[in-house]
Amino acid sequence: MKHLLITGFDPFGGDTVNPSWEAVSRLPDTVGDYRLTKIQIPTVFAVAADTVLTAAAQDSPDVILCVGQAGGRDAVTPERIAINMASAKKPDNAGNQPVEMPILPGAPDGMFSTVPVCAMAEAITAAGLPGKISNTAGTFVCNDTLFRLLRHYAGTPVRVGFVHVPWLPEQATEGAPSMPLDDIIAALTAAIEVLR
Ligand code: PCA
Repeated sequence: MKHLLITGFDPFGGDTVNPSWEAVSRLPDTVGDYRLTKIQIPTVFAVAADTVLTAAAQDSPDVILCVGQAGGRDAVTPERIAINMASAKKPDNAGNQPVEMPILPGAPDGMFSTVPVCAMAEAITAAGLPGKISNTAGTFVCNDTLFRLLRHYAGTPVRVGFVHVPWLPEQATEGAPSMPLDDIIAALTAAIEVLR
């Protein structure tokens, strides 16, 4: 069996839950061709990626998929690209608040995800759930994590991807989009099933 290391973030920005970890922690232990290792990572610049790398060093995964919350989105969104830019409107969970800073000076401006984002988005919609590709992972900790991992694994067989998920219904203010936890879990499962 192949091995998928899949991560969710801890709550941040005053929230008490993060749907990414709520969903990831409830995924089955095997999905399709993959056995899953699930870990929670901190919403802290650089430390999140380092936590993934430490876990990956112990149990070499074929694919790393990080999942994060994107409040206000109305779909489960595989991310196409990470950019070499950190700029935070609010501090992370360690009080870091970079503004307009390169993540890795000298690295490329952007790096494409190495998982099949089109197939993943299509699999989510085929499961009857809202799914679409996103062309920006933002400039906060999620983008930082994806960028650092893509850079680390560039030129290796390890594939790296990121999926942003909407708020849970209890997090969304009135009128804001959200998605029930079971639907987020089903969408992630559908996306994992098309990994090869
Ligand atoms: N979402 C944030 C960081 C942690 C999370 O779940 C982001 O989109 O950057």
